[in-house]
Amino acid sequence: YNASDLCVQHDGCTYHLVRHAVNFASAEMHCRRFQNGRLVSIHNYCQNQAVYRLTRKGCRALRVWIGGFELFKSYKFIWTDGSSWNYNNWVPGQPDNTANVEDCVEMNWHTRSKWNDHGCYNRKPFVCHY
Ligand SMILES: [Ca+2]
Repeated sequence: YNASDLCVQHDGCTYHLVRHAVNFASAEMHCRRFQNGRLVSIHNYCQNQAVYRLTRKGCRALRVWIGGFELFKSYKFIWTDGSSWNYNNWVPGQPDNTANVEDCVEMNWHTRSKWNDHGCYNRKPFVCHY
C-alpha cells in the first residue's frame, strides 16, 4: 500500500481505496491483510456515498470493486463479509450477467456511484473496509 491510497472514516469504520488494479479475488485477499478487513459491503445510501466520494477523481470516478458477488448461478448476490444483502444501487438494467460471466459487483460503470455486475477476472482498484 502506498501514498496514493485514500482512507475515510464513516460510522466508526475505515473505508480504504486501493488504487492498485487486481481481479476480484485478489482484491478480497488484499483487504484481508488488514485486521477485520474485507472488500466493502454497502447497506444504505450514506455508506454508498462515502465509498463513492473516495473514488472520485476530478469530474470522473474510478471503477472499483466492492464486496458483492453472485452466489453461484443463483441470481442472488451476497457480500464477502457475510453481512446481509439489504440494499442495492444498480445502474438501471443491471445486473445483466452479460455473456453469462458477470458475477462480481463494481461501482461507477456508466453512472457514477451506481453498481454493475462485471467479470470477476477484470482488474480494478478496490475499496476495503475494516
Ligand atoms: Ca453487467
